[in-house]
Amino acid sequence: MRHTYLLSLDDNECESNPSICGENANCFNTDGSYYCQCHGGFTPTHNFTQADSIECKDINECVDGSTDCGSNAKCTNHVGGYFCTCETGYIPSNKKETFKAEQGVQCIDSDECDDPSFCGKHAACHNSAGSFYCICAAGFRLKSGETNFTDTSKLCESVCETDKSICGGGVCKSSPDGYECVCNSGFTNYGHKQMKCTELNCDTLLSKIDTSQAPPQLVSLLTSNCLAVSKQPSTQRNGETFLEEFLSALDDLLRDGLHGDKAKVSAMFSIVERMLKRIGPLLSKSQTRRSNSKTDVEMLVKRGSSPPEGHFLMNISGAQLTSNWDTATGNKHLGIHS
Ligand SMILES: [Ca+2]
Ligand SMILES: [Ca+2]
Repeated sequence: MRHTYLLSLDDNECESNPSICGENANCFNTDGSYYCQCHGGFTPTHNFTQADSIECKDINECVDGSTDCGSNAKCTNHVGGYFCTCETGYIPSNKKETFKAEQGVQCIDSDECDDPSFCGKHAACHNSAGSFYCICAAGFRLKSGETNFTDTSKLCESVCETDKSICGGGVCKSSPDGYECVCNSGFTNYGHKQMKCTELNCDTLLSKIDTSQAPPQLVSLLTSNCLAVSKQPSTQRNGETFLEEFLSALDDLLRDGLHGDKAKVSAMFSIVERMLKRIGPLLSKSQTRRSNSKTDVEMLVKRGSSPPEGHFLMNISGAQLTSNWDTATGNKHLGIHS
C-alpha cells in the first residue's frame, strides 16, 4: 500500500514572526520566502527582508521636492503623509481646510471687505492680497490715536471724544470733514477749522516793545491785524493779503534806507518779528515767498491739528532776521508770549 503525503514545506514568516518587517511595513508571504514593503508615505519604496536591516521611515513630502501645495499655501508633514493648508487670509478653492497637492486646489484671497460691517462703524475697509486694513473716517480715530487698524475689535470714535484737548480753548463739533473747533471768545484758530484754538490777547501784543521808538505805521498794522483776527475768529482772513500789506508798509518805510538809532532799529525788528509770527498761522500754503524792493521773506509752515510749526527768514535791506513759531507748548498764543 502506497501513501502519498503532500507536504507543505513553506513556512509563513509573516504569521510566525509578525514583526519581521518592523514598523510601518507590510509583510508578504511567498512560496518559500517572504518580502517586506513600506507603507505608502514611507521610505524605502523597494522590497526588502529582515536580512536587509531596513526600517521604514516617514517621507517628509514638504521638503523632498515631490510636493507643491501651490501659491499662498503651506505644507505640513506628518508620519505617513502630509497636507496642504492655505496661508492666513486665503481661502481654499474647494472650501476644505486641508488638501493634497495633486487636487489642484487654489488659495484665493479672502475679501474681508465683502462684509460691509467688517471694520465697524465710521471706518472703511481696504482689501489686499492675503490681508486687509480698516481706516477710520475723517474726524474719527481709535482711542490710541491711530487711524489704520486690522484688529476689528477696535472702534473708530469721533476725535472730539478720543482727544478732549484737540480744540484747546474751543468746542469740538462733528462735521462732514470730521470735526471742527469752534473757538471760545478770546481764542482763535486763525480760520483753520481743525486747528487748536489758542488764546489771542491783543492787549499783550506790544509788550516789551518800546512803541515810542517803533514806526507808527507798523505798530498800527500789527494791532489792526490782531484785532481783525480776534473779531473773526472762525473766518479765515487771508494771510497772504496781510503779508502783502505788511511788506508794502515796510518797503515804504525802508525807501530811504535803515537809518536811526539802535533803539529804533531794534523796535522795528521786534515789530517785524511779531508781525510775521502773527501772519504765519494765517497763511494757507506751507511755503510762501515774497520779494519787494527792500524786503525778501520766506516762510515755512507745517500745520496739523496743533498750532503750526515752522520758521521764517527775512532780509530787510541787507539785514537778516530768522525766527520760528515757538509752538512747543501748543496752548500759548503764538508769537506773543514766546
Ligand atoms: Ca510624511
Ligand atoms: Ca484680503
